[in-house]
Amino acid sequence: MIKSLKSSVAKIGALLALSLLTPTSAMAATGSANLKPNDLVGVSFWVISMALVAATAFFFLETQRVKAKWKTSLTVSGLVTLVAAVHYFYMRDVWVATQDTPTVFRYIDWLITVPLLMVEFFLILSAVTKVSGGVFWRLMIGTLVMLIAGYLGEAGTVGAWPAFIVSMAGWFYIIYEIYAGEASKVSAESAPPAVQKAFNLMRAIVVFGWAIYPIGYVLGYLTGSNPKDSSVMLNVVYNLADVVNKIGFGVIIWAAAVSESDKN
Ligand SMILES: *C/C=C(C)/C=C/C=C(C)/C=C/C1=C(C)CCCC1(C)C
Repeated sequence: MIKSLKSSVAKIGALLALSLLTPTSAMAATGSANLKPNDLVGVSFWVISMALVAATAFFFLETQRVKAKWKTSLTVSGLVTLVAAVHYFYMRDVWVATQDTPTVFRYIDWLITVPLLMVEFFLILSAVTKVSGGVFWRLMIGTLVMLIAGYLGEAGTVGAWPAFIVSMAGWFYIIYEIYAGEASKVSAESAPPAVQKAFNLMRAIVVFGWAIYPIGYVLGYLTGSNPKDSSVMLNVVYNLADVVNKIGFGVIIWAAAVSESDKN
């Protein structure tokens, strides 16, 4: 009891230290421009930064409440929102100072958080049954192909169309694995109802919640319009998508973990 209380206090302390340090260095990097009340995108970056910080504290603290085999899933959910929160602090500053899309920060964030989100499929199944390492590796390969191709396309290193096609193939490979591949079979055959429900909601997020990003890419790079013209809409939409795809995704896992831990 005392031990878990102590570690909670330590975690809150670490979070506070982080939130104090990060904005300062970010502001120094961009000359600390001020957020204007009519800057919709800037305000959305701010609000979602705070939601991500709160979600991080929540997921980390809730690891105390669930059974041992669920702690890793909740810790990973907290890492996703923590990494995203720090990127959001910086993205907000880039936006406020330049009114331009912070593409590089978005992709660094995705490169860290999307593989962690993929690991969650493996972790929630591993908490309840035996899963082969192949599931983990196939999801990881699909993720890396999708993101690296997307970045090369946005950076202009390769053509926007070829990059889009390769990236889409990576995404479809992930969707195949979780709807028709080994992961889906393991869930359907061996997972208890609460975990199956989480698995089904998570894979729906991978299809519908994630679809927002390729749509943004199409609007920004393939329709011939200037990406700068659509940047307000694009950033608001990406930001809202991240609430569902990072915080919502974590909440689904938390609900399954609590329900499985409270059993018997
Ligand atoms: C938390 C951040 C998430 C879940 C980001 C997900 C990003 C994608 C699913 C991006 C996918 C893309 C394609 C499928 C094709 C065009 C290029 C991308 C990278 C935007």
